[in-house]
Formats: sequence, structure tokens, C-alpha cells
Amino acid sequence: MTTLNDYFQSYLTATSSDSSSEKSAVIDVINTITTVGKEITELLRKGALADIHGEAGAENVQGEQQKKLDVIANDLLLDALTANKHCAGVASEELDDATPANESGELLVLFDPLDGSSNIDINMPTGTIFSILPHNNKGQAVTNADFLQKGTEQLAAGYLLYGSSAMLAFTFSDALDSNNDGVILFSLNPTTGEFELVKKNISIDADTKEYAINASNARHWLPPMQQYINELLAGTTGPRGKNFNTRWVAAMVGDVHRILCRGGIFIYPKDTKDPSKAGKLRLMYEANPMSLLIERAGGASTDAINRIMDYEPTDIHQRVPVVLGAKNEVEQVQKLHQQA
Ligand code: AFP
Repeated sequence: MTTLNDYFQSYLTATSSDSSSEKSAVIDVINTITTVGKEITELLRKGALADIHGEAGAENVQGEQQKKLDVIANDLLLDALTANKHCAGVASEELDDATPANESGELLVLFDPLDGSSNIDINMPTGTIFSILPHNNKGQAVTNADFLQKGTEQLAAGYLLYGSSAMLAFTFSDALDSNNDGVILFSLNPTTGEFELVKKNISIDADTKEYAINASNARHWLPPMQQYINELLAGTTGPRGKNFNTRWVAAMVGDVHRILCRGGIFIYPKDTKDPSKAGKLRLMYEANPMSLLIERAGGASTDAINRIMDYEPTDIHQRVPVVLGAKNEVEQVQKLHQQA
């Protein structure tokens, strides 16, 4: 049995290069996030008994004010990360602007504190997504502009999944992955409170028969996306010549986790419902970290045409369409969009 601490120890021992201080800083930040993840797991386990269900501001049966778990998760991560000496600043999906932390810190951390928050009240999976970037203006208080770096600049990214068990998946950038472990998966042992290694070098098959999309938006999709899904739905009677299955968790963490475990494609496409929005998902808190995981596992991640991690961000809360997972299916979506 290899615990997360064992894994990090052996990773650092194997590291003797000049990037070792950056590596230990990244590890320290991941440790801070996983410590908070254990607290969130505990709150979710208590569920309704911890007064985390319902709307923020509502009163519980004792007449006390409730805080929604996404607000609690945000506060816990913010407090823990701003106290981490390596963290120069934090950006959260829940907050309008970045929060400066330690000016001597060399890292920036972005997070979605509780992805899939509509699942909390119904006891379904949720998760925390994180992305770690270098702070290129070390010594200066961070601003939103410091976070506007391409996904390819990420030093590490990952998620905690709060499902029937709590799991942690993360990956280092290619440059920092000195052990060539790719995407690594740990599971929280509820008896010891330790994350234990489940699998390294997770790999996604290039082909799949499973897709995830919220089909209630079908009438708003662009014609090439409608064509792609119609071809999947036609199964053996259509041009694809095989039957496909649908799964939708309503928490991207859950869908991406399924893809890392057994393959598939996940799509939250551009639609015409609200022309002011490029998509629903956030580039910096959802799409970029998940893209790093998916690409490092051999999958592909695009906005239907272009690679997500090549986006030059213009706003920390920017939204993007997302098509990620099995390489051949992502390419098929690209082909239909390029032909249109
Ligand atoms: P919430 O955190 O607001 O529930 O949103 C979750 C999410 O951003 C992503 O995790 C899901 O894949 C997607 O939205 C679900 O969206 P729909 O509610 O439109 O199905």
C-alpha cells in the first residue's frame, strides 16, 4: 500500500534536478488541497445532519442560518491556500477577483470548490477541481492578469471526487513528471484517513461507445453537434455502425472520472441559448485542469475545433465549449465542425 505521503516522498527522492524546489512547492500545495478535501468529504458524509443542504441564508430546523456547502468549501480552500507559503494568490470560481496571498510565493492556485453543486442536496457526486500555475511576477501582489496563462503553462492539475468513496486524481506537467507516472489515482481510506494509491499512468482508449451530453439543450446546439449526436443515436442503423450509450452525472468531475476509468467522450458544447456566452464551463477552473488530465492520459480536449489548452485567456471567469475524452471521437466532432 502506497500512501499519498509515500508517493510524494519517493517522487522527491527521485528528483535531484534544479526544478526540485518547484516540485516540492507544488506537492505542498496539493497536500493543502487534499487536507481540505478530507474536511469536505466529512461534511458531505454527515449530509443533511451537518446543515449543508438547502440554500445559503436559509434557516435550519433550529432556526440557525445555513451556509451552503459550496460556500463552505470555498472558504476552507481560500483560508488554507492563502496560508500556504508557496501560494502567491488564489482564484476561485466562486469569487469575482483573485485573492493575493504570500508575495514571496511562487505558485498561483485556481479552483472550483464544489463542482456539480446541484448534486449536493440529492446525495450525488460532487468534486473539487484545481489547477496550479507559476507566479511569473514573484515578489509582487497578484492581480487577475497574473492568472491569464494558457493551460499548457499548468504545473499540475487534478480533482477530488466526492462519490461513494472519495478519490483524488492529479497529474504533473510533462516537465515536472520525472517518474513518468502520467495521471495518478488515489482513494481515501476512511479508516486511516490516508489517500492510498490505486493506479498510475491512466490511459484512455481512443475509441468508445459511451458519450455524455445534456441532450435537453439539443435544439440550441450548432448543426454539426446536432449531426454528431444524431449519428450516435442512429447506432447500428446509422453511419457509425455501432450502438452508443449515454451517461450524464451533472458534475463534470464525475463524468471525467468515468472517462479516466473506462473511457468515453464528454461534451458541453456551444449553444445559441445565450449568445453572450461561449459555453457553460469555465476555462480556468474546469476546462484547463480537466484538459491537462485528459491529454496526459492520451485523450484529446477541444472546444469542438481548437485545443482548449492553447486558449489565450482574456478573463479569469471566461467560458468555453468543451469536447474531451476518447481521441477518435473528439476528432470526429472536429471533422464535422471543420466541414460545416
Ligand atoms: P454546478 O456546479 O452549478 O451544478 O454546475 C456543474 C457544471 O458546471 C458541470 O460540472 C456539469 O457538467 C454541468 O455544469 C452540468 O450542467 P447542466 O446542469 O446544464 O446539465
